Amino acid sequence: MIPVRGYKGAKVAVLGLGRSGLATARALVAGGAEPLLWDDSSEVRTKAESEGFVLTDLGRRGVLEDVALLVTSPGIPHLYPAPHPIIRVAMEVGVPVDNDIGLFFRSFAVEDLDGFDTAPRVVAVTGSNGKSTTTALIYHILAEAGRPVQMAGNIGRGVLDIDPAVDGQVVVLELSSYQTELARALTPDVAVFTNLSPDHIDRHNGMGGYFASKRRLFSEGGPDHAVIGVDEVEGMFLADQIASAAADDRVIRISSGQKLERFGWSVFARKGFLSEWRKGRQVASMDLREIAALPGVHNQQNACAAYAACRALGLAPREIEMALRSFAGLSHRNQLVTTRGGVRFVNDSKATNVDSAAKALQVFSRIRWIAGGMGKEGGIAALQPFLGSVVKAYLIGHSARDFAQQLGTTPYEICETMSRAVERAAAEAEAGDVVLLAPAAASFDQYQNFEKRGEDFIILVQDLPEV
Ligand code: UMA
Repeated sequence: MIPVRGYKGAKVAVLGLGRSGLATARALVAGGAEPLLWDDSSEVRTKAESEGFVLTDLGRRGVLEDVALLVTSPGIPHLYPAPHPIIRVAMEVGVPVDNDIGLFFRSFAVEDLDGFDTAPRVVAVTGSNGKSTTTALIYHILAEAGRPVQMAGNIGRGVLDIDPAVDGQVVVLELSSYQTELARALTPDVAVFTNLSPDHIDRHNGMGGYFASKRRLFSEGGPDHAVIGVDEVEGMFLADQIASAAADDRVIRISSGQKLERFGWSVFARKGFLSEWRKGRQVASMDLREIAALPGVHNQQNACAAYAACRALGLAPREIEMALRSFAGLSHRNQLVTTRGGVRFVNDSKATNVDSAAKALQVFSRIRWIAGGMGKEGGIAALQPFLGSVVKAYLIGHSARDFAQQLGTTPYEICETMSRAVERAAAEAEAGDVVLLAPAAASFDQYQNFEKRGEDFIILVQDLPEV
Protein backbone atom coordinates (compact mmCIF):
# COMPACT_ATOMS: atom_id res chain seq x y z
CA MET A 1 0.00 0.00 0.00
CA ILE A 2 1.15 3.58 -0.69
CA PRO A 3 0.42 5.80 2.36
CA VAL A 4 -1.21 9.04 1.21
CA ARG A 5 1.00 12.06 1.95
CA GLY A 6 -0.15 15.54 2.88
CA TYR A 7 -3.34 14.89 4.86
CA LYS A 8 -2.03 13.83 8.28
CA GLY A 9 -4.65 14.68 10.92
CA ALA A 10 -7.12 15.93 8.27
CA LYS A 11 -10.57 14.60 7.44
CA VAL A 12 -10.78 13.28 3.88
CA ALA A 13 -14.13 12.22 2.41
CA VAL A 14 -14.18 9.13 0.15
CA LEU A 15 -17.20 8.56 -2.10
CA GLY A 16 -17.48 5.09 -3.67
CA LEU A 17 -16.16 2.01 -1.90
CA GLY A 18 -15.28 -0.29 -4.79
CA ARG A 19 -11.76 -1.36 -5.68
CA SER A 20 -10.29 2.15 -5.87
CA GLY A 21 -12.31 3.56 -2.93
CA LEU A 22 -11.37 0.89 -0.39
CA ALA A 23 -7.70 1.01 -1.40
CA THR A 24 -7.85 4.80 -0.95
CA ALA A 25 -9.45 4.45 2.50
CA ARG A 26 -6.65 2.14 3.70
CA ALA A 27 -3.93 4.35 2.20
CA LEU A 28 -5.40 7.46 3.88
CA VAL A 29 -5.38 5.74 7.28
CA ALA A 30 -1.75 4.65 6.68
CA GLY A 31 -0.86 8.28 5.94
CA GLY A 32 -2.47 9.50 9.17
CA ALA A 33 -5.65 11.00 7.69
CA GLU A 34 -9.17 10.41 9.00
CA PRO A 35 -11.28 9.06 6.11
CA LEU A 36 -15.05 9.65 6.06
CA LEU A 37 -16.44 6.87 3.87
CA TRP A 38 -19.65 6.55 1.88
CA ASP A 39 -21.18 4.55 -0.96
CA ASP A 40 -24.70 4.92 -2.38
CA SER A 41 -25.21 1.17 -2.43
CA SER A 42 -26.43 -0.30 0.86
CA GLU A 43 -24.99 -3.67 -0.17
CA VAL A 44 -21.52 -2.15 -0.60
CA ARG A 45 -21.85 -0.24 2.69
CA THR A 46 -22.72 -3.45 4.55
CA LYS A 47 -19.70 -5.19 3.03
CA ALA A 48 -17.40 -2.29 4.00
CA GLU A 49 -18.75 -2.32 7.57
CA SER A 50 -18.14 -6.05 7.79
CA GLU A 51 -14.49 -5.33 6.94
CA GLY A 52 -14.29 -2.89 9.89
CA PHE A 53 -14.79 0.42 8.06
CA VAL A 54 -16.91 3.10 9.74
CA LEU A 55 -19.34 4.94 7.46
CA THR A 56 -20.38 8.59 7.38
CA ASP A 57 -23.30 9.80 5.30
CA LEU A 58 -21.56 12.40 3.13
CA GLY A 59 -24.96 13.62 1.91
CA ARG A 60 -25.87 14.90 5.40
CA ARG A 61 -25.98 18.68 5.67
CA GLY A 62 -22.70 20.26 6.74
CA VAL A 63 -20.58 17.07 6.73
CA LEU A 64 -18.40 18.21 3.84
CA GLU A 65 -17.75 21.63 5.30
CA ASP A 66 -14.81 20.56 7.45
CA VAL A 67 -13.16 18.03 5.13
CA ALA A 68 -9.87 18.85 3.40
CA LEU A 69 -10.62 16.85 0.27
CA LEU A 70 -13.23 14.66 -1.43
CA VAL A 71 -11.88 11.58 -3.23
CA THR A 72 -14.28 9.91 -5.67
CA SER A 73 -14.31 6.70 -7.72
CA PRO A 74 -14.04 6.69 -11.52
CA GLY A 75 -17.54 5.30 -12.04
CA ILE A 76 -19.15 8.30 -10.30
CA PRO A 77 -19.88 11.28 -12.60
CA HIS A 78 -18.30 14.53 -11.41
CA LEU A 79 -19.38 16.75 -14.30
CA TYR A 80 -21.40 15.09 -17.08
CA PRO A 81 -24.12 14.00 -17.65
CA ALA A 82 -24.62 15.64 -14.21
CA PRO A 83 -22.39 15.83 -11.13
CA HIS A 84 -23.20 13.40 -8.35
CA PRO A 85 -25.07 15.45 -5.66
CA ILE A 86 -22.28 14.96 -3.08
CA ILE A 87 -19.61 16.12 -5.55
CA ARG A 88 -21.80 19.09 -6.39
CA VAL A 89 -21.99 20.12 -2.72
CA ALA A 90 -18.19 19.76 -2.42
CA MET A 91 -17.75 22.11 -5.37
CA GLU A 92 -20.26 24.57 -3.91
CA VAL A 93 -18.44 24.77 -0.57
CA GLY A 94 -14.99 24.83 -2.21
CA VAL A 95 -13.72 21.41 -1.13
CA PRO A 96 -11.19 20.14 -3.73
CA VAL A 97 -12.22 16.94 -5.54
CA ASP A 98 -9.53 14.42 -6.48
CA ASN A 99 -9.19 10.70 -7.14
CA ASP A 100 -6.79 7.92 -6.16
CA ILE A 101 -4.61 8.67 -9.19
CA GLY A 102 -3.97 12.25 -8.05
CA LEU A 103 -3.15 11.03 -4.53
CA PHE A 104 -0.84 8.37 -5.97
CA PHE A 105 1.25 10.82 -7.98
CA ARG A 106 1.64 13.05 -4.91
CA SER A 107 2.52 10.15 -2.60
CA PHE A 108 4.54 7.58 -4.58
CA ALA A 109 8.31 7.60 -3.89
CA VAL A 110 8.40 11.34 -3.26
CA GLU A 111 9.85 11.76 0.22
CA ASP A 112 12.59 9.16 0.08
CA LEU A 113 13.75 9.85 -3.49
CA ASP A 114 17.35 10.43 -2.31
CA GLY A 115 17.43 6.90 -0.87
CA PHE A 116 17.26 5.25 -4.31
CA ASP A 117 20.24 4.48 -6.58
CA THR A 118 17.85 4.36 -9.51
CA ALA A 119 14.68 6.36 -8.92
CA PRO A 120 11.43 4.45 -9.41
CA ARG A 121 9.56 5.42 -12.56
CA VAL A 122 5.93 5.42 -13.59
CA VAL A 123 4.63 4.51 -17.05
CA ALA A 124 1.00 5.53 -17.63
CA VAL A 125 -1.01 4.16 -20.56
CA THR A 126 -4.21 5.72 -21.88
CA GLY A 127 -6.22 5.61 -25.13
CA SER A 128 -9.57 4.20 -26.23
CA ASN A 129 -8.52 0.67 -27.09
CA GLY A 130 -5.54 -1.54 -26.48
CA LYS A 131 -4.57 0.12 -23.22
CA SER A 132 -5.05 -3.01 -21.09
CA THR A 133 -3.09 -5.18 -23.52
CA THR A 134 -0.35 -2.53 -23.84
CA THR A 135 -0.15 -2.16 -20.03
CA ALA A 136 0.01 -5.93 -19.53
CA LEU A 137 2.64 -6.24 -22.29
CA ILE A 138 4.89 -3.57 -20.74
CA TYR A 139 4.54 -5.29 -17.37
CA HIS A 140 5.32 -8.69 -18.89
CA ILE A 141 8.37 -7.44 -20.83
CA LEU A 142 9.86 -5.71 -17.76
CA ALA A 143 9.20 -8.75 -15.55
CA GLU A 144 10.79 -11.09 -18.11
CA ALA A 145 13.80 -8.76 -18.31
CA GLY A 146 14.19 -9.17 -14.56
CA ARG A 147 13.22 -5.59 -13.65
CA PRO A 148 11.22 -4.91 -10.48
CA VAL A 149 7.76 -3.96 -11.74
CA GLN A 150 4.17 -3.54 -10.53
CA MET A 151 0.95 -2.96 -12.46
CA ALA A 152 -2.28 -1.19 -11.41
CA GLY A 153 -5.06 1.23 -12.42
CA ASN A 154 -7.98 0.61 -14.75
CA ILE A 155 -6.58 -2.87 -15.40
CA GLY A 156 -8.12 -3.94 -12.07
CA ARG A 157 -6.02 -2.98 -9.05
CA GLY A 158 -6.40 0.33 -7.22
CA VAL A 159 -3.19 2.36 -7.65
CA LEU A 160 -2.81 3.02 -3.90
CA ASP A 161 -2.99 -0.72 -3.26
CA ILE A 162 0.48 -1.44 -4.72
CA ASP A 163 3.58 -2.00 -2.58
CA PRO A 164 5.98 0.85 -1.76
CA ALA A 165 8.67 1.41 -4.39
CA VAL A 166 11.98 -0.43 -4.45
CA ASP A 167 15.16 0.65 -6.18
CA GLY A 168 14.85 0.87 -9.96
CA GLN A 169 11.21 -0.19 -9.93
CA VAL A 170 8.77 0.63 -12.70
CA VAL A 171 5.06 1.01 -11.99
CA VAL A 172 2.86 0.51 -15.05
CA LEU A 173 -0.57 2.14 -14.80
CA GLU A 174 -3.53 1.81 -17.13
CA LEU A 175 -5.55 5.02 -16.87
CA SER A 176 -9.07 5.58 -18.22
CA SER A 177 -10.44 8.95 -19.28
CA TYR A 178 -12.51 9.00 -16.07
CA GLN A 179 -9.28 8.79 -14.10
CA THR A 180 -7.15 11.26 -16.09
CA GLU A 181 -9.90 13.88 -16.20
CA LEU A 182 -10.17 14.26 -12.44
CA ALA A 183 -6.66 13.59 -11.09
CA ARG A 184 -5.15 16.75 -9.57
CA ALA A 185 -1.60 15.44 -10.15
CA LEU A 186 -0.56 13.44 -13.26
CA THR A 187 3.20 13.20 -13.64
CA PRO A 188 4.28 9.91 -15.27
CA ASP A 189 7.87 9.51 -16.52
CA VAL A 190 6.66 7.79 -19.69
CA ALA A 191 3.14 8.43 -21.00
CA VAL A 192 1.48 6.34 -23.70
CA PHE A 193 -1.54 7.29 -25.85
CA THR A 194 -2.62 4.29 -27.92
CA ASN A 195 -5.46 5.64 -30.10
CA LEU A 196 -8.79 7.44 -29.96
CA SER A 197 -12.31 6.40 -30.98
CA PRO A 198 -15.69 7.35 -29.48
CA ASP A 199 -16.36 5.94 -25.99
CA HIS A 200 -17.78 7.28 -22.71
CA ILE A 201 -19.11 10.27 -24.66
CA ASP A 202 -21.88 10.94 -22.11
CA ARG A 203 -19.31 11.33 -19.32
CA HIS A 204 -17.23 13.85 -21.29
CA ASN A 205 -20.01 15.72 -23.08
CA GLY A 206 -18.68 14.76 -26.52
CA MET A 207 -15.52 13.69 -28.32
CA GLY A 208 -13.68 16.95 -27.57
CA GLY A 209 -14.14 16.48 -23.83
CA TYR A 210 -13.09 12.84 -24.11
CA PHE A 211 -9.86 13.73 -25.94
CA ALA A 212 -9.16 16.63 -23.56
CA SER A 213 -9.35 14.27 -20.58
CA LYS A 214 -6.77 11.91 -22.12
CA ARG A 215 -4.48 14.78 -23.15
CA ARG A 216 -4.10 15.79 -19.50
CA LEU A 217 -1.65 12.90 -19.11
CA PHE A 218 0.82 14.85 -21.25
CA SER A 219 0.29 18.34 -19.89
CA GLU A 220 1.48 18.79 -16.31
CA GLY A 221 5.25 19.23 -16.60
CA GLY A 222 5.31 16.71 -19.45
CA PRO A 223 6.65 13.15 -19.28
CA ASP A 224 10.31 12.45 -20.19
CA HIS A 225 9.02 10.39 -23.10
CA ALA A 226 5.63 10.43 -24.82
CA VAL A 227 4.65 7.36 -26.87
CA ILE A 228 1.83 8.42 -29.19
CA GLY A 229 -0.27 6.48 -31.70
CA VAL A 230 -0.56 8.71 -34.77
CA ASP A 231 -3.09 6.72 -36.79
CA GLU A 232 -5.84 9.23 -35.91
CA VAL A 233 -5.77 12.97 -36.27
CA GLU A 234 -5.94 13.47 -32.48
CA GLY A 235 -2.72 11.49 -31.97
CA MET A 236 -0.97 13.40 -34.76
CA PHE A 237 -2.08 16.67 -33.19
CA LEU A 238 -0.93 15.63 -29.72
CA ALA A 239 2.51 14.48 -30.98
CA ASP A 240 3.00 17.73 -32.89
CA GLN A 241 1.99 19.80 -29.88
CA ILE A 242 4.49 18.11 -27.57
CA ALA A 243 7.46 17.81 -29.97
CA SER A 244 9.57 20.90 -30.62
CA ALA A 245 10.22 19.59 -34.18
CA ALA A 246 9.90 16.34 -36.17
CA ALA A 247 13.39 15.37 -34.96
CA ASP A 248 12.50 15.74 -31.25
CA ASP A 249 13.09 12.25 -29.84
CA ARG A 250 11.21 12.82 -26.58
CA VAL A 251 8.16 11.86 -28.65
CA ILE A 252 8.06 8.30 -30.02
CA ARG A 253 5.41 8.10 -32.72
CA ILE A 254 3.82 4.69 -33.27
CA SER A 255 1.59 3.31 -36.03
CA SER A 256 0.17 0.09 -37.37
CA GLY A 257 0.29 0.66 -41.12
CA GLN A 258 2.15 3.93 -41.71
CA LYS A 259 5.88 4.16 -42.43
CA LEU A 260 7.21 6.78 -40.01
CA GLU A 261 10.78 7.33 -41.12
CA ARG A 262 11.24 11.08 -40.89
CA PHE A 263 10.87 11.53 -37.16
CA GLY A 264 13.45 11.64 -34.36
CA TRP A 265 12.13 8.34 -32.98
CA SER A 266 9.36 6.05 -34.26
CA VAL A 267 8.12 2.48 -34.03
CA PHE A 268 5.70 1.09 -36.60
CA ALA A 269 4.31 -2.21 -37.83
CA ARG A 270 3.70 -3.04 -41.50
CA LYS A 271 2.73 -6.45 -42.91
CA GLY A 272 3.39 -8.03 -39.53
CA PHE A 273 6.92 -6.61 -39.07
CA LEU A 274 7.78 -4.09 -36.37
CA SER A 275 10.48 -1.51 -37.19
CA GLU A 276 12.19 1.00 -34.95
CA TRP A 277 13.65 4.11 -36.58
CA ARG A 278 15.86 6.75 -34.98
CA LYS A 279 17.11 9.88 -36.67
CA GLY A 280 16.38 8.67 -40.20
CA ARG A 281 17.64 5.09 -39.99
CA GLN A 282 16.28 1.73 -38.95
CA VAL A 283 17.82 0.48 -35.69
CA ALA A 284 15.79 -2.72 -35.09
CA SER A 285 13.05 -4.89 -36.57
CA MET A 286 11.13 -8.02 -35.57
CA ASP A 287 8.51 -10.41 -36.93
CA LEU A 288 5.25 -10.16 -34.99
CA ARG A 289 3.30 -12.69 -37.06
CA GLU A 290 4.23 -15.75 -35.01
CA ILE A 291 3.09 -14.33 -31.67
CA ALA A 292 -0.14 -16.26 -31.03
CA ALA A 293 -1.33 -14.07 -28.14
CA LEU A 294 -1.27 -10.95 -30.33
CA PRO A 295 -3.53 -11.65 -33.35
CA GLY A 296 -4.69 -8.86 -35.69
CA VAL A 297 -3.40 -5.46 -36.76
CA HIS A 298 -4.69 -3.77 -33.58
CA ASN A 299 -2.40 -5.98 -31.52
CA GLN A 300 0.52 -4.96 -33.70
CA GLN A 301 -0.16 -1.41 -32.58
CA ASN A 302 -0.20 -2.59 -28.96
CA ALA A 303 3.14 -4.33 -29.52
CA CYS A 304 4.58 -1.10 -31.01
CA ALA A 305 3.37 0.92 -28.00
CA ALA A 306 4.78 -1.54 -25.46
CA TYR A 307 8.05 -1.87 -27.40
CA ALA A 308 8.44 1.92 -27.55
CA ALA A 309 7.72 2.38 -23.83
CA CYS A 310 10.26 -0.31 -22.91
CA ARG A 311 12.88 1.22 -25.23
CA ALA A 312 12.25 4.57 -23.52
CA LEU A 313 12.99 2.78 -20.23
CA GLY A 314 16.32 1.55 -21.62
CA LEU A 315 15.61 -2.09 -22.57
CA ALA A 316 17.37 -3.62 -25.58
CA PRO A 317 15.37 -4.67 -28.70
CA ARG A 318 16.29 -8.37 -28.32
CA GLU A 319 15.20 -8.44 -24.66
CA ILE A 320 11.83 -7.02 -25.71
CA GLU A 321 11.45 -9.42 -28.63
CA MET A 322 12.07 -12.48 -26.46
CA ALA A 323 9.55 -11.32 -23.87
CA LEU A 324 6.89 -10.54 -26.51
CA ARG A 325 7.07 -14.16 -27.65
CA SER A 326 6.18 -15.50 -24.21
CA PHE A 327 3.19 -13.17 -23.63
CA ALA A 328 0.15 -15.27 -22.76
CA GLY A 329 -2.52 -12.65 -23.51
CA LEU A 330 -5.12 -11.06 -21.25
CA SER A 331 -8.26 -12.51 -19.74
CA HIS A 332 -11.44 -11.25 -21.43
CA ARG A 333 -9.45 -10.04 -24.45
CA ASN A 334 -9.57 -12.43 -27.40
CA GLN A 335 -9.26 -15.26 -24.89
CA LEU A 336 -9.73 -18.76 -26.28
CA VAL A 337 -11.92 -20.51 -23.68
CA THR A 338 -12.14 -23.92 -25.32
CA THR A 339 -12.56 -25.79 -28.59
CA ARG A 340 -15.57 -28.11 -28.69
CA GLY A 341 -16.40 -30.25 -31.74
CA GLY A 342 -14.18 -28.03 -33.91
CA VAL A 343 -15.93 -24.86 -32.67
CA ARG A 344 -13.76 -22.28 -30.92
CA PHE A 345 -15.32 -20.26 -28.05
CA VAL A 346 -13.62 -16.87 -27.63
CA ASN A 347 -14.19 -14.42 -24.76
CA ASP A 348 -13.68 -10.78 -25.76
CA SER A 349 -15.92 -9.34 -23.04
CA LYS A 350 -13.58 -6.36 -22.87
CA ALA A 351 -14.96 -5.24 -26.27
CA THR A 352 -17.21 -2.71 -24.52
CA ASN A 353 -17.41 -0.35 -27.50
CA VAL A 354 -17.90 -0.52 -31.26
CA ASP A 355 -14.26 0.03 -32.13
CA SER A 356 -12.92 -2.83 -30.07
CA ALA A 357 -15.73 -5.13 -31.27
CA ALA A 358 -14.79 -4.23 -34.88
CA LYS A 359 -11.25 -5.40 -34.16
CA ALA A 360 -12.46 -8.73 -32.77
CA LEU A 361 -14.78 -9.27 -35.76
CA GLN A 362 -11.81 -8.89 -38.13
CA VAL A 363 -9.79 -11.68 -36.51
CA PHE A 364 -12.09 -14.60 -37.45
CA SER A 365 -13.95 -15.66 -40.63
CA ARG A 366 -17.11 -17.59 -39.54
CA ILE A 367 -18.47 -15.96 -36.42
CA ARG A 368 -21.49 -16.70 -34.23
CA TRP A 369 -21.49 -13.35 -32.51
CA ILE A 370 -22.82 -12.76 -28.98
CA ALA A 371 -23.41 -9.02 -28.64
CA GLY A 372 -25.43 -6.51 -26.64
CA GLY A 373 -25.66 -5.10 -23.15
CA MET A 374 -25.81 -1.37 -22.44
CA GLY A 375 -25.18 0.01 -25.94
CA LYS A 376 -23.27 3.26 -26.45
CA GLU A 377 -24.30 6.36 -28.44
CA GLY A 378 -24.80 5.43 -32.12
CA GLY A 379 -25.41 1.74 -31.35
CA ILE A 380 -23.61 -0.62 -33.72
CA ALA A 381 -24.27 1.19 -37.02
CA ALA A 382 -20.51 1.65 -37.51
CA LEU A 383 -20.01 -2.14 -37.47
CA GLN A 384 -21.75 -2.65 -40.89
CA PRO A 385 -18.44 -3.08 -42.80
CA PHE A 386 -17.33 -5.86 -40.41
CA LEU A 387 -20.46 -8.01 -40.43
CA GLY A 388 -19.47 -10.06 -43.53
CA SER A 389 -17.86 -12.71 -41.31
CA VAL A 390 -20.87 -12.97 -38.96
CA VAL A 391 -22.97 -16.09 -39.67
CA LYS A 392 -25.52 -15.08 -37.03
CA ALA A 393 -25.81 -12.65 -34.11
CA TYR A 394 -27.18 -13.72 -30.70
CA LEU A 395 -28.31 -10.55 -28.95
CA ILE A 396 -28.49 -9.96 -25.20
CA GLY A 397 -29.26 -7.26 -22.70
CA HIS A 398 -30.85 -3.82 -22.75
CA SER A 399 -29.81 -2.92 -26.33
CA ALA A 400 -30.64 -6.26 -27.99
CA ARG A 401 -33.57 -4.87 -30.01
CA ASP A 402 -31.73 -1.66 -31.00
CA PHE A 403 -28.79 -3.73 -32.20
CA ALA A 404 -31.15 -5.99 -34.19
CA GLN A 405 -32.41 -2.93 -36.13
CA GLN A 406 -28.85 -2.09 -37.14
CA LEU A 407 -27.73 -5.50 -38.40
CA GLY A 408 -28.98 -5.14 -42.01
CA THR A 409 -29.27 -8.59 -43.60
CA THR A 410 -27.23 -10.42 -40.95
CA PRO A 411 -29.39 -13.17 -39.34
CA TYR A 412 -30.04 -12.67 -35.65
CA GLU A 413 -31.91 -13.99 -32.64
CA ILE A 414 -32.92 -12.03 -29.54
CA CYS A 415 -31.65 -14.20 -26.68
CA GLU A 416 -31.91 -11.68 -23.79
CA THR A 417 -29.51 -13.55 -21.48
CA MET A 418 -25.96 -14.84 -21.81
CA SER A 419 -27.03 -18.35 -20.91
CA ARG A 420 -29.59 -18.48 -23.73
CA ALA A 421 -27.09 -16.95 -26.19
CA VAL A 422 -24.36 -19.47 -25.36
CA GLU A 423 -26.83 -22.36 -25.56
CA ARG A 424 -28.24 -21.25 -28.95
CA ALA A 425 -24.88 -20.38 -30.52
CA ALA A 426 -23.36 -23.69 -29.36
CA ALA A 427 -26.35 -25.66 -30.71
CA GLU A 428 -26.16 -24.02 -34.15
CA ALA A 429 -22.36 -23.80 -34.58
CA GLU A 430 -20.57 -26.07 -37.04
CA ALA A 431 -16.94 -27.20 -37.02
CA GLY A 432 -14.77 -24.23 -38.07
CA ASP A 433 -17.10 -21.61 -36.53
CA VAL A 434 -16.07 -19.29 -33.73
CA VAL A 435 -18.57 -18.41 -31.00
CA LEU A 436 -17.35 -14.92 -30.14
CA LEU A 437 -18.46 -12.82 -27.17
CA ALA A 438 -17.60 -9.26 -28.29
CA PRO A 439 -20.56 -7.27 -26.94
CA ALA A 440 -19.90 -3.75 -28.39
CA ALA A 441 -21.66 -2.53 -25.24
CA ALA A 442 -21.07 -1.94 -21.53
CA SER A 443 -22.07 -4.72 -19.15
CA PHE A 444 -23.78 -2.66 -16.44
CA ASP A 445 -27.39 -3.63 -17.32
CA GLN A 446 -26.75 -7.29 -16.43
CA TYR A 447 -23.36 -7.46 -14.69
CA GLN A 448 -21.21 -5.57 -12.19
CA ASN A 449 -18.46 -5.16 -14.81
CA PHE A 450 -17.06 -6.67 -18.02
CA GLU A 451 -14.93 -9.13 -16.04
CA LYS A 452 -18.04 -10.67 -14.41
CA ARG A 453 -19.68 -10.86 -17.86
CA GLY A 454 -16.65 -12.67 -19.28
CA GLU A 455 -16.52 -15.04 -16.30
CA ASP A 456 -20.20 -15.89 -16.81
CA PHE A 457 -19.51 -16.67 -20.49
CA ILE A 458 -16.56 -18.90 -19.54
CA ILE A 459 -18.59 -20.85 -16.94
CA LEU A 460 -21.51 -21.32 -19.35
CA VAL A 461 -19.16 -22.56 -22.09
CA GLN A 462 -17.41 -24.94 -19.72
CA ASP A 463 -20.80 -26.30 -18.59
CA LEU A 464 -21.92 -27.16 -22.13
CA PRO A 465 -22.59 -30.88 -22.62
CA GLU A 466 -19.75 -32.84 -24.25
CA VAL A 467 -20.00 -33.53 -27.99
N1 UMA B 1 -21.11 4.40 -6.65
C1 UMA B 1 -21.78 5.30 -5.83
N2 UMA B 1 -22.55 6.25 -6.45
C2 UMA B 1 -22.68 6.33 -7.81
C3 UMA B 1 -21.97 5.40 -8.63
C4 UMA B 1 -21.20 4.44 -8.00
O1 UMA B 1 -21.68 5.27 -4.61
O2 UMA B 1 -23.39 7.22 -8.29
C5 UMA B 1 -20.31 3.37 -5.99
C6 UMA B 1 -20.74 1.96 -6.37
O3 UMA B 1 -21.79 1.49 -5.53
C7 UMA B 1 -19.45 1.15 -6.17
C8 UMA B 1 -18.37 2.20 -6.38
O4 UMA B 1 -18.95 3.49 -6.41
O5 UMA B 1 -19.34 0.59 -4.90
C9 UMA B 1 -17.84 1.77 -7.72
O6 UMA B 1 -16.83 2.48 -8.06
P1 UMA B 1 -16.30 2.29 -9.58
O7 UMA B 1 -17.39 1.89 -10.49
O8 UMA B 1 -15.58 3.50 -9.92
O9 UMA B 1 -15.43 0.98 -9.46
P2 UMA B 1 -14.10 0.57 -8.72
O10 UMA B 1 -14.40 -0.77 -8.14
O11 UMA B 1 -13.48 1.58 -7.85
O12 UMA B 1 -13.21 0.33 -10.03
C10 UMA B 1 -12.54 1.43 -10.65
C11 UMA B 1 -12.69 1.29 -12.17
N3 UMA B 1 -14.11 1.32 -12.53
C12 UMA B 1 -14.62 2.18 -13.42
O13 UMA B 1 -13.94 2.99 -14.01
C13 UMA B 1 -16.09 2.12 -13.70
C14 UMA B 1 -12.06 -0.02 -12.63
O14 UMA B 1 -12.07 -0.04 -14.06
C15 UMA B 1 -10.62 -0.08 -12.15
O15 UMA B 1 -10.06 -1.33 -12.50
C16 UMA B 1 -10.54 0.11 -10.63
O16 UMA B 1 -11.17 1.37 -10.29
C17 UMA B 1 -9.11 0.19 -10.10
O17 UMA B 1 -8.45 1.35 -10.60
C18 UMA B 1 -13.05 -0.94 -14.65
C19 UMA B 1 -13.81 -0.26 -15.79
O18 UMA B 1 -14.88 -0.71 -16.15
C20 UMA B 1 -12.31 -2.12 -15.24
N4 UMA B 1 -13.27 0.83 -16.41
C21 UMA B 1 -13.91 1.49 -17.52
C22 UMA B 1 -13.50 0.86 -18.85
O19 UMA B 1 -12.45 0.19 -18.90
O20 UMA B 1 -14.23 1.09 -19.84
C23 UMA B 1 -13.47 2.97 -17.54
